[in-house]
Amino acid sequence: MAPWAAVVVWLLAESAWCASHLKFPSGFKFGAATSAYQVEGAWNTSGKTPSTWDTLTHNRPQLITDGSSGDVACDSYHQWKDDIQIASELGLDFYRFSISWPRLMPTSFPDEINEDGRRYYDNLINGLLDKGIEPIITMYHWDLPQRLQDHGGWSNPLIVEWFEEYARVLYKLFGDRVKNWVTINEPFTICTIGYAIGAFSSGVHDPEVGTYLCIKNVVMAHAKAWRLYHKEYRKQFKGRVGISHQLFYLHPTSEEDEEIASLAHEHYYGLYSHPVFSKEGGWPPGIEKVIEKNSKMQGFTRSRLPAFTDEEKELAKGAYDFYGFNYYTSRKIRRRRDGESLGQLSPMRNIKELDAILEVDRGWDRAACFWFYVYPEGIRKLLSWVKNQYGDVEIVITENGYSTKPESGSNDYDRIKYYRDHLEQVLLAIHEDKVNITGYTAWSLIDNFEWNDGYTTKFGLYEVNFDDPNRQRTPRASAKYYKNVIQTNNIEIPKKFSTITDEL
Ligand code: PNW
Repeated sequence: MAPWAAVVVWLLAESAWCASHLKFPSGFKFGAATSAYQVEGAWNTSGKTPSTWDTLTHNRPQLITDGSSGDVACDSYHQWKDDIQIASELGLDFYRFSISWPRLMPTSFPDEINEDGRRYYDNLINGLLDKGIEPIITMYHWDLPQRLQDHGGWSNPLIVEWFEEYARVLYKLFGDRVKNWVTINEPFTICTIGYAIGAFSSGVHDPEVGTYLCIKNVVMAHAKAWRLYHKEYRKQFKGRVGISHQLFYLHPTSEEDEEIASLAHEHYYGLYSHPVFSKEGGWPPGIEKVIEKNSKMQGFTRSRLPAFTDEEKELAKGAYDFYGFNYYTSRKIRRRRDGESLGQLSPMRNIKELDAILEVDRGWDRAACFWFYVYPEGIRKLLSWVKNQYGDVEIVITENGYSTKPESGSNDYDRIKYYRDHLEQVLLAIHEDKVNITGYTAWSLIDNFEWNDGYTTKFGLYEVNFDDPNRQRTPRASAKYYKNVIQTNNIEIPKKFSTITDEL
């Protein structure tokens, strides 16, 4: 080949995978997120009653790496002005945060609204709007009122009505100013991970039955909250309601594993999304058959996956305005080999229902959390998966981010690289795969209580000093990078960020 031809081939190849020339379309929005239990603190003041996370961290501290809790966390309940200031400094279009159900409704029910709680959220919403930042509210980010957990929580079908009543209160109180709502954050983490590890939120361990009760109730609770908005509030408030799903890409280990990979996506994400986002509604047929067959073989008289009535199916189908998409990590998947054991059961290591093993690729770098391996292509593949499954639905990336160890401080070049590489894949999904993505959210605005990791892993664009009574927030290098992306619509890492210097 002539040298000039080699250059042309190289340039073509380069442009296919390198997105540095690509831009986010006009109107694309950038934000950052947090959640109530992870940042607010003030766990038992100003009329708040306990949530499942208060109970879990207080009664079973051994489940949290450093035995800590969100009792004070970032003290955002008092330091909310700092959070708004930071969001504004970054130039965010929106800030996604969640409401603590037991703070706003201490009895869990609408018979009592806690005025202190209401004032806190009013201040936060109004303060953001004053700075031109749109508030996006997550109604439920895992801190269930303990009282409702005592009545079965997400495994009791009555939660569908409890949640609808909660949603009504939120629309009434804040709907005049809040135009984008996420009903439930990461049902997969609540139901599949939660009921499998039993060390999360509900504290209940029952992967075989509990998981599927939870899934059906989460789907129906979301659907009811969506329908309520569209029946009673949309005309007046003109807002939108979606749900945020966590997905990690399950990469087939070999060609033979493609079928199991596709069933596994149905199991992990389709059970949650298909009833709402697919044209036909109901459970995804492939995995529905597998669970029914397994249940019969085990001696159950009916499937462990509860059926939908026709009415429920219709209610859930189409109950969305956008698909909230959270991505962090991926796994490789393969069938279990003869004579091989599945190993310790865990949703990040195996899928018992499918007799499948999940592994990580040796080439993937590891972030600070035990479950977190870096595979940027996974985000693009999953964005396409959503499009292939559910058509041209609008996707808002409602979380993506990277964890570091506390020692790494504010020179977080790894995090910058993670953001750059994932934003590149998002650009490729938009431009090459024509996926309809309208927003991107960094997790997280500030370091916070990272669930079972406590304060041992950090996700913040801003570092929080947890020894300081005021919980001072300081920008990391990644905050400056993200600000630059928002300002310039360019994902490349400016030279001054590409080596660790004092300047950061
Ligand atoms: C999400 N996984 O949780 C949550 O929405 C956040 O509250 C949390 O702080 C953040 O991601 C980082 O963990 C996840 O096992 C929990 O793949 C588990 C996984 C991913 C996300």
